[in-house]
Amino acid sequence: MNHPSFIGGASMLDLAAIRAEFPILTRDVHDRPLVYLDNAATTQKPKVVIEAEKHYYEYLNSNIHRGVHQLSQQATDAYEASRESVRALLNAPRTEDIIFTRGTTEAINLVSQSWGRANLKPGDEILVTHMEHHSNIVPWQMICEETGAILRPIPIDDLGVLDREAYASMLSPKTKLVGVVHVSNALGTVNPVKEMIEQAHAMGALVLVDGAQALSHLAVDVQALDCDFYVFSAHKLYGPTGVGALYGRQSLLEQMPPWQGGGDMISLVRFSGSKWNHLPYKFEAGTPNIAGGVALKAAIDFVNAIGLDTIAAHEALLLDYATQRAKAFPGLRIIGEAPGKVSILSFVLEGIHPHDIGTILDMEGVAIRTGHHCAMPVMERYKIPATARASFAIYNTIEEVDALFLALERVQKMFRG
Ligand code: C6P
Repeated sequence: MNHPSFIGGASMLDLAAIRAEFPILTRDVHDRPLVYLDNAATTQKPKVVIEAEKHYYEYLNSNIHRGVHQLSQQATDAYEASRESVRALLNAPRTEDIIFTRGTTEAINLVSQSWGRANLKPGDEILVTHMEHHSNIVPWQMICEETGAILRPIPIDDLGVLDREAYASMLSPKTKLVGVVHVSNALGTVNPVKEMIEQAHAMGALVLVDGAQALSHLAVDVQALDCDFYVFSAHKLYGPTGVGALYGRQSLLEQMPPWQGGGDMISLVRFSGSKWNHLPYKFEAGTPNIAGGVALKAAIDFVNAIGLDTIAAHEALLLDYATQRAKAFPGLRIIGEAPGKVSILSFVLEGIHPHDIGTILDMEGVAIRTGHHCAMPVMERYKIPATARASFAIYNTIEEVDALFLALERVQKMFRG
């Protein structure tokens, strides 16, 4: 097996400099240096993001879109500059079509509650893939129950690849919306969303793409994809928790009713009736996570400064090496081997529960996630209760992959003697 740090395959990245941007990476866990391989759950935050939040509270804190005083105007400017960063990141046509939310989950609930309630009727169909996160299943189940629409899963094969033939055959004039995860959090599969959108549109259906796991690894262009809705969370993109966004096609957002009522989403309130604000504010009721929104721009700037191509190349190197080691590891079965998958190594070890693996690894300082990863249907598909999942980010090193496998050897020894 080739060790990338010996074959010159390691990218030209100055990894030490990148790691120095992440204060948390210097801490110990159980007296061992932290090896953080739970990036699909949330990435760590660089100093620029932490500083942006701190700067906001130290110099700008005030409510946005409301005050005439300078602080409020500057806070509003900073928040709206972040909206423009998100627009540029997604190559959306207009900043007005970027709705800030608490994250991916809230963005999908917004679409299902607003668009779904207004447009679905009994017998209509929503298709979602069998590899969706619960956040792109449950909101649709809820709205189907309310409207009489039907939710149908598109099957996947043993490698974790979507069954394109089944998808084509399931699409029909009854299909009103397709929900598809861009990158699966449980398998790492990258779905062919552009082709899927073309097929759905040909049948008159809309498409919502769950980009929660995609944006930190892939360049996304919502105009090139021609998608109707694209959603993501900042915290998986080196940004803060509690903030994310929905991109929606203008013509759809204009027609959709607000889903929450309150401040900022109105232009006029009378007891005889209220009028809604224009986009994007129609969907942004109440005081948002302003500091988080502002710091999201710093996260996007951070990613852009390194470059998504560089990030993707480095992560591919880590994943390749980890996969080679996994394949050579006795009793280890990889869950999810779709060609071209990104950044995620999900696996089971024969006879050892993933939670035991996670607990022992933690004692070695290695943080991975174990469980169903909020993708229970994926576990059901593979007839397993859970997996152990290592997920990689720009600051991870080949040595950390080695630390993962050294810790897994300890697990083997403890269980098998
Ligand atoms: N996945 C994971 O460990 P929120 O919680 O709203 O930021 O993101 C939800 C979500 C939606 N879609 C996908 C594909 C996701 O991966 C996630 C979050 C985390 O895999 C936590 S369960």
